[in-house]
Amino acid sequence: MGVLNVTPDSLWGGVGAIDPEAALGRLEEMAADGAAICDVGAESTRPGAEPVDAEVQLARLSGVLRALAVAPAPLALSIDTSLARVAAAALDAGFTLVNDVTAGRSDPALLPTVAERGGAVCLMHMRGDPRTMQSDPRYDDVVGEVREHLAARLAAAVDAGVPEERVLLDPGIGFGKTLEHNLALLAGLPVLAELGRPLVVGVSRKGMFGTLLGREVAERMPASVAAGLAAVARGAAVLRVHDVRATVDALGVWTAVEAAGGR
Ligand code: HH2
Repeated sequence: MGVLNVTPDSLWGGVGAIDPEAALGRLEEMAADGAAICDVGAESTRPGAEPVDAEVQLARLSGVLRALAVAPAPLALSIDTSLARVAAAALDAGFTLVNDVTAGRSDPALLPTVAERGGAVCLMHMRGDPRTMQSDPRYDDVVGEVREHLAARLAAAVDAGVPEERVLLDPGIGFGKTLEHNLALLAGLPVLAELGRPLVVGVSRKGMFGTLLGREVAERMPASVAAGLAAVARGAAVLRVHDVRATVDALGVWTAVEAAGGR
C-alpha cells in the first residue's frame, strides 16, 4: 500500500493540492512501482497534528476525485480519513477501502457509511489522539491491550453491518507508543494475527527510527524497508509505505529466498 498524502504538512512526501492530471500520474507511477493499493490522505495524523474538517479534506481531495470521474484508477484506492462525509465521497467516486486511524471511534457515522456502500475498512489502534498521543504513553501489556482493542473495534464494525471479511486491522505503530511499545508490537504481530483478519502495518519513515538510529525523516528509508520485512515475516499482510519500489524489491528478494527454502 503506497501513500499519497494531499496535505501540506505530512510527516513525509505530502504534495498539497494536486490537479487531476498530476493525481493520475502519481497513481500510475505507484502502480508501476508495484503497489496494489494507494492510500490517499488529506489530513496529517503525525504527532501534534490538529484535526482537519471534512470541507478542507474534500477540497484537498478534489483533484483525485475529479481524476476518477475521467478514468478508473490503475490500482485499488483507500481513503485515509476518520470522517464519514469524506469516506462517503471517496467510496462513491470508486475507492474501495476506508482507512480510519480512529477505528470508527471519532465519527459514529463512519462504520455505517462503509457498511451501506459495501466498502472495506482498516481499523487502527491509537491511544489518545494525534495532538496528545505521544505524551507519556503507558501500557501494562502493549500487545495484549492492542489485541483487545482491535477485537472490540472489529466487533463494532460487524455490529454496524460491515462483514468481517471486509475488515483489516492495524496495530498503529507510533500512535501513542514509545519505541519499546512499537518494537513489542512488531514482534507480537503473530498474537494480533490470531484475530483472523489481515494485518496492515505502517512503519514508513516514522519517529521510531529517529529514536532507534538517530536518523532524520529523509534518512529513514532503509530502516523502514527493514522494519517492513520484519513485519511481513511475522504475519503482516499489507505494508503502508512511502517508498513503494524499494519495498517491493525487498519483498521480492525475501519472497524468493523463502520460496527456495520450501523446495
Ligand atoms: N500512519 C500514518 C497515517 N495513516 N494508517 C494506518 N492504517 N496505519 C498507519 O500506520 C498510519 C496510517 C502516519 O503516516 P503518514 O501518512 O506518513 O504521515 P501523516 O499522517 O503526517 O500524513
